[in-house]
Amino acid sequence: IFKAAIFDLDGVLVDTAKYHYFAWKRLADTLNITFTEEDNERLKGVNRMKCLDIILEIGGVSLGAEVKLELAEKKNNWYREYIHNMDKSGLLAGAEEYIHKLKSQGVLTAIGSASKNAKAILTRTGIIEAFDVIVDGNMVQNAKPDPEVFVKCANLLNITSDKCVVFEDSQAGIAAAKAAGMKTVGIGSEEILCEADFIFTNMLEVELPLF
Ligand code: G16
Ligand code: MG
Repeated sequence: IFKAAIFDLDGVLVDTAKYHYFAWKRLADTLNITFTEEDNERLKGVNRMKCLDIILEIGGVSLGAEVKLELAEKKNNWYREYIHNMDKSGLLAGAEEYIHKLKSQGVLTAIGSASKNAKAILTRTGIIEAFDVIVDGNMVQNAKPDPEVFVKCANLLNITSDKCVVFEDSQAGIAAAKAAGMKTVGIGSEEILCEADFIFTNMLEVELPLF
């Protein structure tokens, strides 16, 4: 019944969620804002400027647009340093095997990521060729939980939303996929991803009767 699998990138296929966290934490420290791992859940899947806004809100800090752009760039430079030496070992266990399994069954594959660094990461980890369609943070106006990124994937795949299954590790991403009218698979903890239709601890565990 389902024709396409749309994968979020950070936290589902690659282990970059921790680097985003390290970089934001480092920035929060420079601003004297206490930023915890629990706070970080709110940043997952959310675009760069919105992440900064959430951190500033946590710290009760209000800044002008220009300073905010500088801070976001600072964070991104740190983040890019962290991912610079990434290779295949940065892939999360089971991810590549699962994608190839789906492809061998004729399932279409796409990336639906909020990240502007998505293509660089896909290239470094050697999986960029595995996707029929890639939609990243450079191609959308509205951040998850807005459905735009996933709707765009379906459009480019030339199929309707009800034929798509989305794999996500974030609350914002699950909400976005649901708003797009797609089936959702949460990758991570049940506590955090309880809104998803299916939940698996990691990509190795995924066993779906959907394709
Ligand atoms: C990812 C992360 C988010 C990050 C966003 C933007 O999205 O989950 O935490 O803020 O990308 O990344 P960048 O600063 O590289 O543009 P996803 O959708 O791949 O999980
Ligand atoms: Mg993610």
